[in-house]
Amino acid sequence: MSRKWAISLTDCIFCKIINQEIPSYKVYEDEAVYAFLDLSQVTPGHTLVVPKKHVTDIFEYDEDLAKEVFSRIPKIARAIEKAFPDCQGMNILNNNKELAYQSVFHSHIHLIPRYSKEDDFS
Ligand code: DGP
Repeated sequence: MSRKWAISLTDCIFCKIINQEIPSYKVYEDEAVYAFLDLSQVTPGHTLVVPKKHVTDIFEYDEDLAKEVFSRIPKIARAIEKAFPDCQGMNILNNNKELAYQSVFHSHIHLIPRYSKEDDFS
């Protein structure tokens, strides 16, 4: 039996991913967060970490949610580094609201492994 975690009144694509209503390549999951490969793969291993609770952006986080989400980042970053041995660094990015280039309005943190100075970010 699959358990529904994300509660959203909107038609949120990341809630559907968390609830496994649409497929994703899962990287990590626990009671608070779900991490999966970004469709765009800016670099190989590009991962999104999302809170299971539907919040639109960082402005909706309270302290507990911030602790839950951001405390997972180092562990997930290390797992990506291990899975991609050529990884030489990582950008950790979070876009909030349209003006700041947020395109999916369920908060998420980008983990983007870097392999060389020539990695294309365009
Ligand atoms: P942002 O622009 O910061 O809101 O990033 C949204 C990211 O979400 C973007 O890099 C592409 C990714 N994305 C959008 N739709 C899907 C999807 O259906 N599956 C996956 N895996 N990633 C998605």
